[in-house]
Amino acid sequence: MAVERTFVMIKPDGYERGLIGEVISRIERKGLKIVAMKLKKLSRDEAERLYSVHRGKPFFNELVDFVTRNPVVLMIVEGESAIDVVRTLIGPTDGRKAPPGTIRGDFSLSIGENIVHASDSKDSAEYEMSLFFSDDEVYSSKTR
Ligand code: 3AN
Repeated sequence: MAVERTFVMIKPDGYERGLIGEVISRIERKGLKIVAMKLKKLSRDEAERLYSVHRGKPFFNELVDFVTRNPVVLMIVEGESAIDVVRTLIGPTDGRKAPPGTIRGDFSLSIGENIVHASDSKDSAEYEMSLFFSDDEVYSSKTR
């Protein structure tokens, strides 16, 4: 067990539906700490880089259109096993199948518009955090 950092993004549907507070509240109630946060409307270039592993898939353009249509909330979340713990909090990709009690299970009926993104591995967390945050924008636990 180790303290980890993971990247979390509340997607435009979460912004549009007024669910920012709900998502942040669930992350904080779990005991995780938000150590960096921004509200930002992504450019197509930023969205394409974030989802570069999906480039070429049939839903790629639709996904980029969706995540650039309104602002998103970008966060770095820190805590014990944060990568897996946040993935469990958000639930599986398809909101119709995600169990009640998870963010997607409680708020989404869609595979595309599913409220929140979170890194699925240590490597993707490093990559995704570096896309949107410089070191001096992350609260350091040394000063806590
Ligand atoms: P997750 O977000 O659960 O890690 P991924 O990485 O498989 O899921 O997919 C990234 C995003 O791409 C999803 N959150 C969803 O918005 C979109 N997506 C994935 N599969 C589909 C699909 N079959 N049709 C439309 N959008 C999809």
